[in-house]
Amino acid sequence: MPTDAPTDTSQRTHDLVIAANRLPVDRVVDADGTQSWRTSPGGLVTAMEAVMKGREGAWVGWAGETGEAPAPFVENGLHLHPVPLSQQEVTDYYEGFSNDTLWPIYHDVIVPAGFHRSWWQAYRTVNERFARAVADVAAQGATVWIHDYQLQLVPELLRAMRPDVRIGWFNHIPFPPVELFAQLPWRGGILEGLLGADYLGFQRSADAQNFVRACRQVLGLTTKGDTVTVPGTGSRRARVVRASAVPISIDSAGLEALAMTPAVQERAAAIRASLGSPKVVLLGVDRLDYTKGIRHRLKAYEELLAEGAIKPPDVTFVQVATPSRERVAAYRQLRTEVETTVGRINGQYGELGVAAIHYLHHSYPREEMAALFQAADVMLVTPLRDGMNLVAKEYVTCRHDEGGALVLSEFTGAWHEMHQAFVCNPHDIEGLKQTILRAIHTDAKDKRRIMRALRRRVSEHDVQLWAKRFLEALATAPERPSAKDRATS
Ligand code: ADQ
Repeated sequence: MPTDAPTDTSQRTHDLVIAANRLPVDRVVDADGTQSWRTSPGGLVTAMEAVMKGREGAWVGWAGETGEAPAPFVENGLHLHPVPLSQQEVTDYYEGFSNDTLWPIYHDVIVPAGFHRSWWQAYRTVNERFARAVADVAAQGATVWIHDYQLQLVPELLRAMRPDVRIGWFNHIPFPPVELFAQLPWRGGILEGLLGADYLGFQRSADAQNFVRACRQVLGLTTKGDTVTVPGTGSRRARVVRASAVPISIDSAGLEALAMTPAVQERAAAIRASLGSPKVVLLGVDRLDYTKGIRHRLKAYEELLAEGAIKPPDVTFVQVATPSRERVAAYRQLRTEVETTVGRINGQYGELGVAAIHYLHHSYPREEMAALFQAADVMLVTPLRDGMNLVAKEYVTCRHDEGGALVLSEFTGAWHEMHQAFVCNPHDIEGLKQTILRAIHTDAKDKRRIMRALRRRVSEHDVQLWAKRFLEALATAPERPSAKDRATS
């Protein structure tokens, strides 16, 4: 069988194929037992809907249930191709290698990474399955857009199967400095996997530079600016791979329209009233992840309470912590620590009917999130490391009244675009406390000026622009080294 032809010719093929660990749908079961799929809301789906309009693109990913995968289906105009994962693969490839090896290494080793050869083996096996699934649905010369750290081997595996397709990969999380990346026993294999792409997109130029440097230092390849030259082998020609920054964003027009609806505005007022109409509402919204700096935020808040710098019921703090990766030990431990701290703070500083912290361990619909953002005077975004952080962009987008203040960690990708925010280093608890107080007490007129600038930045750089820029960079990425590069490599 020729390697460049789809293996299942009965299947129709697509000019644009997205591959991500998860399909953008969840199975819902009604009260009467009827099952259907619901598109999961989110920026990626919105961005992809925009680029797929009129192109009938396909999306390859896991449907979220172990065992046999459902047959391909169409939902909301998207052609979805489920990839099966066994329970053991979810444990080893997803919870293990992706979230307990790569995630800590790519986030400054905030917790130690686990290294297990069986996890790496499962990661390879699953990446091969994804590559095969993409090869099967990609039309001749198709554009393939692969997402994130779970699928770093897919570019090269796919290139070997389908040299005719154009391959791009986008990293939603940071790419670590080579000193940390080099800890990975499989560092060479990962870089080689990524170098199968024509174009690699990162959140920040520092991430792209880290990748290029790793190629030079770990693989000894020739690099120049934002490009890496991959030498030819056997029948394969030498290629040039480009790596640069294309920061992700949100569907700002869609979210702003939602935030402006009377229902959301009424709900925002109702939230404030239910909190006892405090003068200042502080808000944190995060997946319950150790990268998000929730413990540091709580420590700063507790010290401000202890010092009497802020006092409930005038000031209150709402922390929304979405359940996340609860089968990974570091996440279970974080949850215990956060919940113990919240209990201690409320026990010490709360009164009957007056909580010092409102802690919500749930997922909410978009409308409720928009109302929460509008109800918050100060948004606390304090990650120790974060690829981008969409919450920061969502918050300013929901503040169409130009009210509110954003405290933003300098270790987020978002900070590189949102310099006007109240910047903080979450490791510096004293500094974080002062920044929170400044965000509370700065003159309303100055805060409005800051908010206006932040809002302009996000509305002019939305998720549709991100997708357009990524696809343009992929379409124009160099294929072969120039004569000059060949002479120097
Ligand atoms: P995440 O680490 O998940 O994403 P983030 O960018 O903040 O982080 O996105 C979280 C999303 O979940 C936001 O849209 C937020 O509104 C939503 N959310 C959070 N809590 C919620 C809740 N309780 N209910 C409902 N929705 C909730 C990864 C990277 C980031 C990068 C994104 C996109 O880690 O750095 O910004 O991908 O590339």
